[in-house]
Amino acid sequence: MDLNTDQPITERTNPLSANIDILAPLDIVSTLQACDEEIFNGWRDFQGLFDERIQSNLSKIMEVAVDVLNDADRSVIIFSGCGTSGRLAFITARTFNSHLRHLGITECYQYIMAGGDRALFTSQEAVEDDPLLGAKILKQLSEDKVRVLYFGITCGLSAPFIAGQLDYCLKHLDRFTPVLLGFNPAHLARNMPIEKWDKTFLQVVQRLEEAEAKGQGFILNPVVGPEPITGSSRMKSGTATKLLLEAVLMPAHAKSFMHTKLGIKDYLVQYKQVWESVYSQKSDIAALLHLAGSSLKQGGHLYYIGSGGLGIMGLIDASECSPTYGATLDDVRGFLEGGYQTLANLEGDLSSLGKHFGISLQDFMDQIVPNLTDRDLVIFISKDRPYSIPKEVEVKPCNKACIVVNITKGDSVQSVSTFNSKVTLDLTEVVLDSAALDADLRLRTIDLYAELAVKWTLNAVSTGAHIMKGKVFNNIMIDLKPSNVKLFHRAVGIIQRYSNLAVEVCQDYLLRSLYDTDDVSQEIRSAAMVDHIKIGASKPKVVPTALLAALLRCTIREAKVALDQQPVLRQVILDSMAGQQGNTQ
Ligand code: F1P
Repeated sequence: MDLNTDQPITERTNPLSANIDILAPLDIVSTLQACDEEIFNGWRDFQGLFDERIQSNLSKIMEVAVDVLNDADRSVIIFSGCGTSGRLAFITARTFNSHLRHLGITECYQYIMAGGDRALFTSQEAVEDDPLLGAKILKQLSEDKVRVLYFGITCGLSAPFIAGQLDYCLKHLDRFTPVLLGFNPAHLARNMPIEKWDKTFLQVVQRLEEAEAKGQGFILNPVVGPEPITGSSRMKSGTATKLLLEAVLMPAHAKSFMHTKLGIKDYLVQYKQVWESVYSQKSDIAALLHLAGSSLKQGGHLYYIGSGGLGIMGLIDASECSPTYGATLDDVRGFLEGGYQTLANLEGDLSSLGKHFGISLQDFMDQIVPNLTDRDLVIFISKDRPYSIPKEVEVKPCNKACIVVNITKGDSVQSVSTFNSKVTLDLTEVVLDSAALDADLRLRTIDLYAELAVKWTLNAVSTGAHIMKGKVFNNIMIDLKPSNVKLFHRAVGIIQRYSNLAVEVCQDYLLRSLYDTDDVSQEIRSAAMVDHIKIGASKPKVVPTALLAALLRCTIREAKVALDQQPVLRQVILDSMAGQQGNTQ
């Protein structure tokens, strides 16, 4: 039960998932279903997506988008974000540029991914804390444009990188229409000082509220309830980000280029049908989750293979496992047919950066296939027909699974390959108002629904698999990487929650673990946050070590030894909490 009403909703624990760590796979999926339902039905007194102000803002933003699209040569629509928000910014720009290309219209969508394209697959979360860098990149990207529709995405209304960009927009309202997209009420925007800056996020939001009153900017912040895994904004918030951007831009494209009206609300209702279709398959999803969890538990790996947008959803899901669950970059990986050519990212082929930047099927064949074992699971993702497993993989002892999204009515195609697990997501009954759309836009819309269906499925699988691996305690990710200011404070909060020690003491335990010492010097204490975070981004098990040391009041070395003996973190914590109670009896 959350008593702290000052806490941002995106950082609160969701009572629906309080015991998700001890549930069986099918119950895990049912819990995720219930949490996701809050996206559409709202949370407590909040109306969620269908809130009147949100609906009205969506329509107004759609009209601005139409104006910009009608002057595409001289204008730009920019999506910007950090972590998952940046990855969704990327895929949205990619989707809508592709439609413009098809129509022969100047591609006027741009994305800003904090940390650059390498952050599309590996977390570069420290950049999130730099408002000046954010503003500088936005300035460069928009300098020669007469009109800019800017979407700053930060689920927690907290990323300084986005605050810097919003501030820049607010200083240039003659050219910019800023939209802040996130999932907390405005007054719960982060009000902490930002290093080397003179404003807090909340202060920027307050100026944006004034702009909104004059129709010069918008805050798109439906409350969709806390995440099923506390603070894991890749889940509900990521889903809501994707569907809100699409629900504005699909109707904007329909109006600008087809001269037809597509209701934003109808669009959102259709997403709810997609949600229903996905979870109607929860037994199969649970079976896949179980297979994935068994692989990770035995030290095996999880690989996603797919093409187009569905393959990209795999890349995105895989990229999030490291910061969220302290997974290694090898634990969960995504591969995309056509690699960087299909991805069409700004910086092009990044494979020279290292093996984790190899994303093509060829990379999978060269790097992974020769070493596949019976502990690994390969999940093939495709539309309408099951993926044909390459012969080289077919003969390997690994588990093979497929996710098939049916979007075309007709006889379903039987698989010639043998899969250990199969999930079929049927979207053929999701009713589109096809009269309002031409064939191309209709297909693109269905593709977007398919992407979301795959996102829901993969989120369930990778979340459930890490739960099975013991990386979640109650509904809290206990092995997150404290790799930016938000995550540093979240880590302190986790230590405090279970140890009941004062915040300062918990912060000290975190510093002890970060710096491998039992004696936090004044120098460490007064170091810049950026130094702490640099270590937090690369060092394994920082939070579990700190938490255990705090619970057992033991040295960092002792905590590490205990963790080495029992890698299932939730078990270590349970044991140490039981020990603590024993001591006080
Ligand atoms: C951005 C973000 C998340 C990531 C992690 C760190 O959050 O990078 O995507 O999963 O929580 O922060 P936000 O700015 O969208 O709230």
